[in-house]
Amino acid sequence: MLGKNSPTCHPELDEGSKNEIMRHFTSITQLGDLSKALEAAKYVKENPFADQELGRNKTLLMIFFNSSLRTRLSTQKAAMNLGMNVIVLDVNQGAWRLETERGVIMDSDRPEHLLEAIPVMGCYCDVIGVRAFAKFENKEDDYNEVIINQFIKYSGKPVFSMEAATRHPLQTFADLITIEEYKKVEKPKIVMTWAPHPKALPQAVPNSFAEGINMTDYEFVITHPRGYELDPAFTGRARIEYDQRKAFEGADFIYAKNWSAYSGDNYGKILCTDRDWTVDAEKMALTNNAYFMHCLPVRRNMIVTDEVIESPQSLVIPEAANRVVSAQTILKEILGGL
Ligand code: AN0
Ligand code: CP
Repeated sequence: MLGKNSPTCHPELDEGSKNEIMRHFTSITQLGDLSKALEAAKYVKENPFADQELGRNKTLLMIFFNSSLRTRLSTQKAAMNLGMNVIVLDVNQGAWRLETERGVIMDSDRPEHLLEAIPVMGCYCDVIGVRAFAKFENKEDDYNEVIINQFIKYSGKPVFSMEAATRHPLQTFADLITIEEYKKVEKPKIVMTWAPHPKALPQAVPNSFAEGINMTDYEFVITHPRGYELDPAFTGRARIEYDQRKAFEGADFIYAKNWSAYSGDNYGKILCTDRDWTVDAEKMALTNNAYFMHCLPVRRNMIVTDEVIESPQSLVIPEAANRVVSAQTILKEILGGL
């Protein structure tokens, strides 16, 4: 019998208003009080199985429009630690190809529309994680987050980002947890550096990292070649330094990442592949014995030399390990609100 809680055709929900912050999680700013969130993460790390009952008979559905290693495994592990069941769908492998534009005559090679697929997916789970990178077809669509926002609007379920077009908050939370664990001074100098890459990559990771560091009182410098300026809505109070070596001076953490251009007609383009921007031991020697961070996957000897990534100062593995803590802390919050 159809009850009050049965799925409607296209349930329209709020889009994550401030007083429902942990219904959906798409930006690190939704954590609210960062020190409380870091404390919650510490508890989760020390007591990974303390909340096994919370997720009992609850199902997490993870939807991937793009490839993943860390997000896929760490989020599944986090859900299992909370006693949840997990379903994973790679939309581009084995599911019907999805039309995403409304109003098109569907006579092409996409047999199903996202507007049916999303509420159907919502019927099979309690929480949905979505990975949907920027497509670089239309900057406005990317920066309006049209894919993940449709999941929020039409699934009827709490939705969290596993990297959407403009942000990767689970990564950023893991990065902040890692910095908290390794920092030797109260206010470390954090330097986010652009580095070369052969493919055009999204701005989601650097946008999100900048958004996260701007929630702290750490010194924050971003260095990149001219033309790679990010959206100031994300970079905020960061100091932009075009001389990478100068930026590295006195740094406590080097956070490397490639991104494609954001500004104007160059949106999504590669403007530079100069390997003079690769992070190497000579540049690391300019720092305050800085730790090296990268979200992974990383292209060795493009982004960073073998020597630096293999050095004792490299945090890439503990950083990836903290992805479980990050995802579990967020999932726990979401489950608490169900
Ligand atoms: C993706 C990116 O730069 O957004 C995912 C990083 C977590 N990286 C690649 O596609 C190589
Ligand atoms: N860092 C990160 O999100 O890695 P994956 O793309 O492998 O999930």
